Amino acid sequence: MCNAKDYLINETAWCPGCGNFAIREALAAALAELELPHHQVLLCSGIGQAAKMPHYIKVNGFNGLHGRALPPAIGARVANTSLKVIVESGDGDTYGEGGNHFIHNIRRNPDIAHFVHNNQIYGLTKGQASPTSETGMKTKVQTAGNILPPFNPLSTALVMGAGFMARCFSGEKDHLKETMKQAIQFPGYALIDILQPCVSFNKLNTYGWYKERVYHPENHDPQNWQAAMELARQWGDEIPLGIFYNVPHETFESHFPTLRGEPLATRPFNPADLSSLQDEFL
Ligand SMILES: Cc1ncc(C[n+]2csc(CCOP(=O)(O)OP(=O)(O)O)c2C)c(N)n1
Ligand code: SF4
Repeated sequence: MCNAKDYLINETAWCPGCGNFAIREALAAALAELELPHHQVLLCSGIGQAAKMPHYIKVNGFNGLHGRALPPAIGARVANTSLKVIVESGDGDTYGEGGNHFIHNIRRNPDIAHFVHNNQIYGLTKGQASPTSETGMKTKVQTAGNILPPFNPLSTALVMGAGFMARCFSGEKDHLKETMKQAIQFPGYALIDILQPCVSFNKLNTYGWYKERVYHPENHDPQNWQAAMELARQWGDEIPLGIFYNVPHETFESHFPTLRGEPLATRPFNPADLSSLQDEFL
């Protein structure tokens, strides 16, 4: 059995105090508590500070292109249904350049857990507004203030039919770890939008800013879509945390009878099986 430290790689290139550290520790603890062996987990990402995660956790990793964390994750999941596939990337990567993949992945509903490090800024490229930046927020590029309203990932996910959707805060590591465990075990696409302070470039949404606002709603029923939507839309002086929605439905994988049983990746391959196809097409 592994403990959390066994999943951690010592060297990281994140700024001291970055919210990414707590997310990494929560993930390592979640994997350890679920007793997931290193070889059975695949971590996929795009490009960004958050997307460095596959370099810092000892499991299988794929660090792809900006905005393209989900397509390889789905491919890997289909090829090897024995893998636990987890996607980690930033808000820019996931909701901006990867927005199209985000939306259509929810329609497909593959068995993938998706942890978005939402620091409301582009961190790696040094502080431009991201899709979730607050209106009016000044950056080195948006010098007069961001003119756009923020994208709401959780209400979008609900509208698109996501079966599991949650919001966490990297300043509450234990809550994040427990939510990650549930997302990883959820049969289908599971999104956690994680509020993650970027201490170097986002001087508005700091640890203090989030701590003053986050709260845990009482008596919320995660099977109630309408109530989940109300929580997803709440932002400002009060920001709810927790699992807002949790209702499994048919996964992408379940549509394909060929994916049942032995994973494609480990199934014996016999070229002779293709001879009838060759006869038909050649
Ligand atoms: C195709 C492509 N477009 C743009 C970029 C430049 N780029 C790299 S990371 C990034 C944004 C990073 O922000 P986010 O995804 O929020 O992650 P963070 O660094 O804040 O964790 C951008 C625009 C790129 N590398 N490739
Ligand atoms: S720039 Fe921001 S997101 Fe990137 S490592 Fe530094 S604090 Fe973290």
